This record gives sequence, structure tokens and C-alpha cells, in this order.
Amino acid sequence: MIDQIKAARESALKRLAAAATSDDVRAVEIDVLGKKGTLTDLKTALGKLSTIEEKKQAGSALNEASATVADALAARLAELRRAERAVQLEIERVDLTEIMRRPKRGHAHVVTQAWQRLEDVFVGLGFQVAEGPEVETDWYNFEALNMPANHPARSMHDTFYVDHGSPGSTVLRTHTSPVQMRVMQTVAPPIYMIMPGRVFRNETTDATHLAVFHQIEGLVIDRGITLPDLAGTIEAFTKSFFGADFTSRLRPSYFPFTEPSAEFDIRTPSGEWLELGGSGMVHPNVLRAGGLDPEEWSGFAFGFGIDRMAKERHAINDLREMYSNDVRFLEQF
Ligand code: FA5
Repeated sequence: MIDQIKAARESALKRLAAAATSDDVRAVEIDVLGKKGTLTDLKTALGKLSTIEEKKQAGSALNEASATVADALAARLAELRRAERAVQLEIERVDLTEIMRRPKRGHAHVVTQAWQRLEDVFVGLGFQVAEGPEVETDWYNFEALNMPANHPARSMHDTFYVDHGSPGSTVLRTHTSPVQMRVMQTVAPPIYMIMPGRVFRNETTDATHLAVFHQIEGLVIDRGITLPDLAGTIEAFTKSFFGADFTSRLRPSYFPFTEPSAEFDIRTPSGEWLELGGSGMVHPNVLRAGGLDPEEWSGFAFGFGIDRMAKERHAINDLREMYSNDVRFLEQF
């Protein structure tokens, strides 16, 4: 009996030492200390021993073996659990430094940057910002701007028509000037507004022409506004946008919605003149279309190309490059 107890004890300890998982340890527990375990069976067999002395010796050996195996079981289980937990932790590990390493961020497009800077400069001069729809009616885009049907100036705007309403009644706006009209209809003067936005012309693209580009419109309506107010505003804008070493000039021109009309140019520090946009005193017909009395109110308007300004500011050769979506190009600005 004593030998059997020793053998069961040794075999249990050996198996425990070799156990690779906590499930292995539990299997040993069942095989040795469980209901039908080897040591449990031996305990049942105690009663069959003939002498008290034998029973006593075997009993105490059994108790010692059971306690030793139970201790070894507990120790091995704790050890394996620790190892299993370590493996689990490694699997579930989250590297916080990986979260901290932010992906590379992009930045605003070179035209968006110019647009935002233009807004900043004009807001600094006391202007407010308004926007209008990109899909316009013929009335807002042409008619209300003193360009009735068959007016020759319409041919300067190669127009994209939208298949909506009666034929020719809906267009992709060819300039931001229709927003002037929308502002006059909704805001009581005095008006000091800029209206930036995207415009569309059915043009063949080249280095200085796009079919989809951006303009910024300006509109001032107040009492007693005259041409020198326009010239002064353009000059103040030129200096604050391009720098103190730039100046501007107005050059006579023609737009149906202004009278008199002028193109305005800026002079770079190297003495070169660059055309920026159109401007003029708001035509009385336009004031009337906007619901304003030309006897009471007068004003000026201007409109220039944002893409071309970005081009000049960064000495970009070709407008089309700005929309080629080549990151190597865009990263420079
Ligand atoms: C106009 O569009 C007038 N609405 C401007 C205006 C507003 C005059 C208020 C008077 C009063 P124009 O067609 O010249 O005018 O265009 C104005 C500017 O838009 C040009 O000077 C140029 O900078 C830019 N532009 C015109 N066409 C293109 C194009 N295809 N691609 C890029 N920029 C263009």
C-alpha cells in the first residue's frame, strides 16, 4: 500500500511538472484527487488493511501525499496562469506611441489659401462676406446685369447651360456678379460686401484660362460713392494683399453692368504691370434691377480671378497645374 501511495504521488508530481497548460493541471487533479482518482481509490482501500498499525501508517502517508499533490497542483496552476496571462497581455498590447504618431496631414489648396487671404484682407478693410448659388438663372447672370438677350457682351461669356426650366433659362454662373444682384435684393444699403465663389465658362483651357475657376466680387453701395473711392479701395487692397511695394491703376474698359468701367492692374516691384480684374461704378440699370434708387444710392463693383492671383503670387507658370492633383506640385505651397 505504501509503495502504491508513493508511486501515485510521484507520478502526479511528474505529470504536474510536465503540465503545459492549466487544463493539463486540472486533468491531473481529476486523475489523482478526483472521485475516482488514484489517491481517492487508495483511501477507500484503507479499510481493507488488516492491522490498526498498517492503517495508521498508510493513512498518514496518504494524507501527506494528498497534501503534497494539492500544494503542487496549486503552485503549478498559479505558475501557468501567470504565463498564460502574459501571453494574453502581449496579444492584446496596444502601443500608445503608435496612436501618438499622427498620419501626415494635408493642407489647404493653393487657391483656397488665396481665397482665405483675400477674405482676411477685405474683412480687415471692413467688408462682409456673402455667397450665392453656382447654378443661376439667365436673369441674375445676364439680364439683371444690363445684358439683355442678344447683347453682344454675352458672347464674351461662353456659357454652360443647365437642362432645367425653359431652354436657356438656367446657367452655370459665368461670373460672381449675379451675387451683387442677390445682395442688393436682400440687404439694405449701405453695403460693403465681397462675394467669392466658383464660376464656369465653356472655354478651351490654356496656361491662363480654366473652364472652372474662382472669382471674388466686391460691391459697395452707399450715399455719395464716387470713382476715387473705387481707386482708393483697390489701392488699399493691393498694398495689403501683395505688399507695400506694389501699386495699382485703373484702365478704361467696358462692362455692361458698370459705367464708367475699368480694368485694374497692379505693378510689381520689378515694374511689370499685371491685369487682375474688372471694375466700375454700378450702372443705374443694375441699381434699379436690384430695387435701389440711383438718385439716392451709388456704388462701385469689382471682380477678379482668384486662381490668377494665386498664380501671380507664387509665380506658377500654368493655371492647369494647380488642378492636376499632383501632390509633389501642391506640396510646395
Ligand atoms: C468679369 O467676369 C466681370 N464680372 C468682372 C467685373 C465685376 C467687372 C464687377 C466689373 C464689375 P472678366 O470676364 O474680365 O470679368 O473676368 C474677371 C477676371 O476673372 C479676369 O480678370 C481673370 O482674372 C479671371 N478670369 C476670367 N476668365 C478666366 C478663365 N477662363 N480662367 C481663369 N481666370 C479667368
